[in-house]
Amino acid sequence: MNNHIAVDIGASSGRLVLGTIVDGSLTLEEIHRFSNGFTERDDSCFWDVDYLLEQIITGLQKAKAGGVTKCTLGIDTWAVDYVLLDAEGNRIQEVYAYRDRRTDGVMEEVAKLISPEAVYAKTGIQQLTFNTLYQLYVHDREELAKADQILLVPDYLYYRLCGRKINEVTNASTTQLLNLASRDFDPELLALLQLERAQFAGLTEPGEDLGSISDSLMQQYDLPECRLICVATHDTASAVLGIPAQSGRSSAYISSGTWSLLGAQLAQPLNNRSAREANYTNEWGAYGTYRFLKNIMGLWLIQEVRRLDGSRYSFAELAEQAAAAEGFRSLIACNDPCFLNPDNMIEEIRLFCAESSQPVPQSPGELARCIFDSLALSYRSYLEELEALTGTAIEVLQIVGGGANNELLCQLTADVIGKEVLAGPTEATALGNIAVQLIQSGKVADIHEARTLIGQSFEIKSYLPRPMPQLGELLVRWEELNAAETATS
Ligand code: LFR
Repeated sequence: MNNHIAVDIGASSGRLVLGTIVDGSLTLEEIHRFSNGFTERDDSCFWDVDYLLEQIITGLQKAKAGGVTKCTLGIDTWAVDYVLLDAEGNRIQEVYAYRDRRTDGVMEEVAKLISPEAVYAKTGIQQLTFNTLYQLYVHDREELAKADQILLVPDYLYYRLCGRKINEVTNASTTQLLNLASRDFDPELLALLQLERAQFAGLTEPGEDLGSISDSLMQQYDLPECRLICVATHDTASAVLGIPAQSGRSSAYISSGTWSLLGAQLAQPLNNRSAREANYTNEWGAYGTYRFLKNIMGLWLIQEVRRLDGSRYSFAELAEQAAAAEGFRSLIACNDPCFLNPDNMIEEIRLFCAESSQPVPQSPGELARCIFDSLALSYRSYLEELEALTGTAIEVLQIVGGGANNELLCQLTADVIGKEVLAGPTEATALGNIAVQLIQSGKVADIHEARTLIGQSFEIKSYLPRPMPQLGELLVRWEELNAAETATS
């Protein structure tokens, strides 16, 4: 059996991708793509998880129509968001989306009960307002008490497909509830939320066979015979698995999608004081690794600009217009919380520029240029921080995910960081998902072999840095802008 399907669902779109090994090469075929997004209702933001399940089923029907009668399947999605189930296994609430503003100010409230230093020492997880810890802290306590099980989104989707309730580790670590030392839920953090350990399923490592898709679904929808494999269910964990092997050169990565996740793979967590002050995270990876990384606001900025502009231009057109616009004219501190979920991203960017006495970007091209320039500069700052924290000089930056297609951003990044950028594969997340299935089925020996196979099977584009005579001046401007922002935020 040579059919391995990745269900890869991000905040803005999802897809089912079929991976097969043909003549020693890994090939991918997109079977089904659908849009995703949260909806805002009564000032709250919700995901439609039933819609996601329907899309998985549609994708599997398409796979069967295309000749796939037998397959394995793995699911990955974004992190932190959860579903409550009652004792009968029914969902008991709408699923909040992490950009919901109900957690504004909650980190500060929780800090009065347990210090951020203590939480970081236990979990190694960066402070983000939307971590499950903070979401659960503000969740209606009565509803939480009624929850027999709390499943993260991909765990819920597996449950609906095969009936097994799991708690996959790469995603579970993003809850900020796991203790690095005991490698299980931290009792003190659970007590803070008035939750019981039994409300969470046992931790499951990627690579476990979870059983067959349920007979009733198979018959009702005429689906292929399908074994569900627990993959690295956090999309970023899968993306990191999908990064091609680098021989001999020290590298860092950016998983570039709705977020830009910049970091390195470590064998041990790094949760010392400097890492905490820089707000780097230690999310658990597959095969005993850690994703030491930083969340950077990422392509969400341009996705929102495009949406508010009525989707008049494709992302490729926006990049073209940005390339034609004047460079480094106006900059934004991308990670300022004001950009997490503003009412209007275009106005928020303009306001930021006006308040920092910069020209105000008007056209979509000018806005896009402002975003890409600012992202490239923030990549430089965080990369330097990563080098200092890990004590490792980085020679090459690997960009995977949708952002690897953005030639302007890749080139600007190489120019600004003064290092080679290797861009691709775009589908690293699906590839990492499939890599675990290949290892589980014995077709590939281990993750190193899987990454070598990925490197041999997909085109990786190199961007070399071009001279930037104005860089020194620009970096001073960038530092001033960010210092002013830290002082006021
Ligand atoms: C990327 C991602 C990030 C996580 C954010 C919220 O899609 O999974 O890793 O911090 O979304 O879940």
